[in-house]
Amino acid sequence: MRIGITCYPSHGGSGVVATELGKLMSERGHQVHFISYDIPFRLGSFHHNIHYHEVEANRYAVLRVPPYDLALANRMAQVAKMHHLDLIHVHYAVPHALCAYLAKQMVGKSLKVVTTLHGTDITVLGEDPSLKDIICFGINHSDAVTAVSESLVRQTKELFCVDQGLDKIYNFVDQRVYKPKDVSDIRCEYATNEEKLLLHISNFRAVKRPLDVIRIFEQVQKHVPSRLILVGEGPEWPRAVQLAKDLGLESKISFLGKQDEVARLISLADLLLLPSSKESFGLVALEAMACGVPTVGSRAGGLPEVVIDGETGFLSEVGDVSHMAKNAIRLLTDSELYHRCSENGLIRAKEVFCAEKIADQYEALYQRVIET
Ligand code: GMT
Repeated sequence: MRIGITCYPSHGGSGVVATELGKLMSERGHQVHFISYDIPFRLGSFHHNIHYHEVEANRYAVLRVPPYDLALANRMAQVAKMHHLDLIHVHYAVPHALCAYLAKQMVGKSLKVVTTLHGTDITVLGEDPSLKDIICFGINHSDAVTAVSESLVRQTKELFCVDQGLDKIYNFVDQRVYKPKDVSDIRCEYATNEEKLLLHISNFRAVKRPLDVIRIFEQVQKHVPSRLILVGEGPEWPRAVQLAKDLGLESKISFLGKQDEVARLISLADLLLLPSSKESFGLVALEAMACGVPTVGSRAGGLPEVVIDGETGFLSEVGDVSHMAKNAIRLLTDSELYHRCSENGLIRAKEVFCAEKIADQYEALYQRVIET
């Protein structure tokens, strides 16, 4: 197949999923064309069968903002015509599904559009009256729509008058990369042998509740000798730094900023903290699970479909910091429970979220839309 892919190329789970899926499709012999304003950060070095087409949105004195959406639609149509694309798989309805719809009008019905919903365009933008109708239009005019969890399928149906089927296709993890790794050479940089290491990775948006992460850690470190690593940056980052200072925890917390390569970092940790208020899936919890690291987090959105409460980690109500701290302390002090959760997670990552299985599901979906 000849597949176009558009995603947000910057840090974020949706970009990771789009890029890794593109790589898997190229390994299966399909021609893959990424169309975006920048090279997706996980694309890395040269891959056979993968092409990258940059979108340039020029500035003009008469336009207050560069017309990126139109430039993207135009580029999608150009690439589709030139490389005879069978379909464009867009990640996020806004604006990508709409741009793909426009491209399809320019190219013709033979170009199919597959849209994958990742959460924010439903759970946040879907409630914005200035965008709601156009999101709905983008969904209903795609040839197929997928969502990354059952919870997101449900929320999409509740919020929009969707007049076509929604397929749940879970996110996946490449177990060649995400697996328990020996990181004893660098662990001493972050903690002593007697200390446990807690980890949080996010874009520090308010929905990730990074301040809860610090408050959970504050309680944990009073009972268990431990340290915290924070990876990522975003709007809540300065407040997180301030709270760490206010609580006198600066010396126990490492702020590592944005990191591209997190597989080794995850293996450093004993526990992942993910207390988000919204999480359509929680890719980082899956990545941690595949490395044998249990998650303590919230019962938000699709997270309970990834982390099975009491089996591969522990979940609490959003904002219940004390409950999350108690769960973390329990896991870190009961080695039998810890190893059971870690082992269960390794098995679940392999059985449910294996990259090849999920790639099979997308491949079958692509075939289905091409044949209709
Ligand atoms: O969580 C974010 O803020 C980033 C966003 C993204 O675009 O990557 O994440 C969304 O998509 C991920 C991949 O499907 C999911 O794992 C995240 O749960 C989802 N984030 C939210 O729903 C808040």
